[in-house]
Amino acid sequence: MASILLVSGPNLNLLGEREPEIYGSDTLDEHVAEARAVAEAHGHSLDHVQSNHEGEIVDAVQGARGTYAAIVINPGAFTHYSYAIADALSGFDGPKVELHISNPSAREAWRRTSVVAPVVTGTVAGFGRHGYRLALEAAAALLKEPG
Ligand code: CA2
Repeated sequence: MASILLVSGPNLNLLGEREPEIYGSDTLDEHVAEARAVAEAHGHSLDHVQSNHEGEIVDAVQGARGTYAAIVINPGAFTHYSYAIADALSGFDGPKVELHISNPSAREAWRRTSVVAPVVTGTVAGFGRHGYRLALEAAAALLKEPG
């Protein structure tokens, strides 16, 4: 049994309210419930933190060290420019899954760079409402590997 930290970045608290053609109609609470169900099906627990503030996300990632076995993170727009979040993630030793509901590589040019991609284990992107389930499946699979 391990604890997994799910981190949601800026504006993800608005999911389900606007831009359903890009982000679907599910709310963040519904995505988190799906993620928690997958974690628990694998015998793990899941905590979730959402913040619109870069420093709070850095604090959450730093605080995960020694407490959580894996991190799943959708950094929102911070994905594209937050070296502070990338540095914090690089200091976490366990599996790290970058998650996006949309496929940023198929969108505006400024979304095609992820500064966190080089410091995570892997990325799940473009699978819409399935993304949270797939990202948690990836984290659980990585946690099964001998450490
Ligand atoms: O596709 C993703 O999951 C993103 O991380 C979502 C971010 C975006 O900045 C990234 O490029 C890709 C946006 C967060 C959600 O923004 C909303 C804005 C209005 C209504 C609902 C959500």
